[in-house]
Amino acid sequence: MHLHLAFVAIALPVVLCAQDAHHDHHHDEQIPLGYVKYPYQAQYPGDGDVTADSIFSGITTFARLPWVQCLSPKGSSEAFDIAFLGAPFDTGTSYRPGARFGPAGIRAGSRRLTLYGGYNVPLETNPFLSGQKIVDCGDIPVTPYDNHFAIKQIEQGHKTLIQRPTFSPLGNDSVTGEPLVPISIDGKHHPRVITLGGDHTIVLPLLRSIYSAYGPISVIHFDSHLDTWKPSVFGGAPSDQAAINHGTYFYWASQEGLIKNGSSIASHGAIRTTLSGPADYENDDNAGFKRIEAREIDTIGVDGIIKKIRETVGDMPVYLSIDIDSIDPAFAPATGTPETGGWSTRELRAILRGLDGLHIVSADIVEVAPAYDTNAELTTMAAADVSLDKFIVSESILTPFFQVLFEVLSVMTKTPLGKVASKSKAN
Ligand SMILES: [Mn+2]
Repeated sequence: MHLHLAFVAIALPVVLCAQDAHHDHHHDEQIPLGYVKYPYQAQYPGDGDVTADSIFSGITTFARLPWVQCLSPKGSSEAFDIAFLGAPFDTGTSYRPGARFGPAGIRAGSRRLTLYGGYNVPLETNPFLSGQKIVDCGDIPVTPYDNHFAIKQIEQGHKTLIQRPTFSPLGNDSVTGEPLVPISIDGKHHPRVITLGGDHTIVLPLLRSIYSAYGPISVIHFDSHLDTWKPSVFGGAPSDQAAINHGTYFYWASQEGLIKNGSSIASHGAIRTTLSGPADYENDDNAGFKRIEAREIDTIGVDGIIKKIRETVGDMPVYLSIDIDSIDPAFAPATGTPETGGWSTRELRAILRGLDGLHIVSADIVEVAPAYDTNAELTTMAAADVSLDKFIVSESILTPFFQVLFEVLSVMTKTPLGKVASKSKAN
């Protein structure tokens, strides 16, 4: 490695001179810029070749993906398969504010994701080389002054994206070769969106958007809290607007029929909050959720939790919502309402990999509030000293957020949002 870097330092000025002299002739003269294969990511040759770019350079997008201003007239015609989309809204939060900076923080934490190309070892896949077009669509414009208006903006922004045509066709079943048909209720093949929150309130408008394509949807929800609270229990007293917040949005989603209800196919994970009383669980049952308590990691383990989730959602289209507070604050302190006794980053990532093969139609990660990331500098120093393994090193404590999404992205790119036509006829 040291030898390679030395080579770059010596070779760089010479090569730049050569390029100045005659731009467009020989392939070798493209060095060093020839190594950077935008728009996807800096592409590192490895295996004996030099590393040509630094992972900390450039404009920060998620995983250094190309930035498309999807919601501006200029970007409105750009097709994609999976988009990262920020929703910087945090005026529905009950305790620590700051998740409006979540999208920016998560992007900053994600820069190393493609350092060596982005191959996911346990899932044996590289989501960035899957052939699917993955972009960073920037942020939805969200007003910080009017929650009612902001929630409409989030729904509209998300819906605009999932209702666009995809870049890639749905393709054929990898086993039988039969053509796949969409699993949506409108019969269309929709692109997927991974939303970077924002506080958890954003999931109400996101589920309204999802409903437009998939109807009532199964939900996998990782959180230390229920978020199905009745407004009378959780902050709703002052006004109708106060009744829609990051502890009640699933109550409203259930009331509006956005969640597949009555057949127990939504699933919470990592629950460990205190309650107003046992009635909160009854209310949660009524909203259609099954619960997995955080402490079950000690009894049924990661495999048992994966099994429970898979049995609950089956092969239904599913929306995945991850509250970063499902991870223990020891690993992820930068969140609005931290609860001790949570899962480790390693455990949540293993559980997410266990969702491989499920039809995840879209996803989010919420409640990342970078202002409380007070240990970041310490982690950076410790990381620099300890290891070069990308799955062990944390450049900052924000790293769990992008790593979690790396698992989600890997699972998504492995499984197309379709089923074989013969099977759909049987249903
Ligand atoms: Mn939550």
